[in-house]
Formats: sequence, structure tokens, C-alpha cells
Amino acid sequence: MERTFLAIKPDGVQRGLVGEIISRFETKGFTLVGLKFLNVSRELAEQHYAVHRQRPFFAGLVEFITSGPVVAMVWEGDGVVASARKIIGATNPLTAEPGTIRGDFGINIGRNLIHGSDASETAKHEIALWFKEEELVNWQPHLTPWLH
Ligand code: 3AN
Repeated sequence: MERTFLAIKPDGVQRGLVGEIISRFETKGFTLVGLKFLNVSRELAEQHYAVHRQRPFFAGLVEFITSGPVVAMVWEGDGVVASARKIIGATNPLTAEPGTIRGDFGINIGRNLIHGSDASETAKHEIALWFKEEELVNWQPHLTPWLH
């Protein structure tokens, strides 16, 4: 079963959007398999954003993600990586479609509320970076076969 890594960034937490954001993935039908609330260390932030190391906004990105607590999550389900990216919306909240998380709640590219893995391989890497194997819960909701 496919998994993705999502993190509600400090702006999402400070604005009281944790419940709203989690709700979007829950009501879509994906399964929560990992969840923690933490202050991100500089080391973890730099590893997480390593691909952006050369970008001009890298220092600000690390500064921001370490500025307050973050909700780190792993969600599971068919097609969850691509679907979560759709639910999240475009990187720039000003161009993100209404109905997406960023389109509904954001206006600033540096404060775009939530991170979501961009591909299955990235998801595996990010899940391993943020979670120990024993912190993930292997479970399935007890749904009848016709209910999703
Ligand atoms: P996404 O989060 O949509 O995958 P990426 O991977 O291109 O977007 O960028 C990672 C993060 O870097 C974004 N979530 C955003 O917070 C930040 N970022 C991207 N582009 C800019 C920019 N031009 N100025 C400031 N921050 C940016």
C-alpha cells in the first residue's frame, strides 16, 4: 500500500488549522499510520530540505520550519502521494486552486502551510527521515469491501 509523508508547518499550527487539514485527508478516505508533534531540529530541517540547499530561500526555509512546532504524519492509501499533492494544491498559495488547502488558507509562498512528498521514492526517504519503523502503526480500518 502506498504511503506519503505530510507535515503541517509552523504557520498551519499557529493559525489553528491542524484539525481542518487532517480532516481533509481523513474524509478523503486515506488512513493515518503515523503522527507526531515536534519541534524540528536544524539538522532534520537541513536534511529534509537538502535538495533546496543551493536555492536562495534555503536559509529562510530552515529558519521557518524550525521556528515552531510541526505536525508530522504518514498517510496510507491507493494513489496517496499524487492525491495528497492535489489536496494540498500548488506551491504558491496565490495560484493554488480554491478547494485545495493552500488555495483556501494561504497567500504567501514561504508560508504555504503544509509539506507533501512529491513522489513515491521521495516519500520513502522522508518517512525514514522523520519516523522510526516502530512509530508507524500497521492497521486497516474495518470497512466493508464496498465502502471507501
Ligand atoms: P512543494 O512544497 O509544493 O513541493 P517545493 O518542493 O518546490 O514545493 O518547495 C519546498 C518549499 O520551499 C515550499 N513548500 C515553500 O515553502 C518553499 N519555497 C519554494 N519556492 C519558494 C520561493 N520562491 N520563495 C520562498 N519559499 C519557497
